[in-house]
Amino acid sequence: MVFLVLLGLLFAGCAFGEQPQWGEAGKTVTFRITCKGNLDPNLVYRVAIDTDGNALTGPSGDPGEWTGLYVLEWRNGTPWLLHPDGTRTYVSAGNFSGQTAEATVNLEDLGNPGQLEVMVAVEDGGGNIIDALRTFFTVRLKYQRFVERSDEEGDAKDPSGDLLRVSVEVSF
Ligand SMILES: [Ca+2]
Repeated sequence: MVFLVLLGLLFAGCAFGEQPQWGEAGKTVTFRITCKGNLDPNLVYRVAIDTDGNALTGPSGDPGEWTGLYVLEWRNGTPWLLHPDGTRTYVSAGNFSGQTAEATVNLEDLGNPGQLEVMVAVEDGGGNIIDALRTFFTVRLKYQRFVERSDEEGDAKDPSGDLLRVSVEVSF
């Protein structure tokens, strides 16, 4: 009986106000891309997500070299998550309007990594790169809730594909 009461207190303690431990389910990451002009559904907006935990080896700006990584991409304005094994899943929490594309994925769907190396590129329908970040950036998921990178304005001919800003937001 005493044991049950203690057990009850233990669960109550977990339920009310304790910080969740890292690795628990329910954490999400929101990727957000903003371009100079209104987004064009005929373009493909792609985010490479490297989860190997090595900040020295992030994705390059060439999507042709993204084999084996997670890739979040908007095709016809619809977000998909491509998995390293070649399968893909529809991302239900997404938005694609005006200058901004947004999608939220569960950390579990990325294998519960401790950090991400992130790269973004925009392609036309023929796979030609319109714009890309200069270098990948790292998100330390345990310590950083919001990371943002900007990109030069006017370095892409098509304003719809001219990256201005990329952000990653971690939610608990
Ligand atoms: Ca740009």
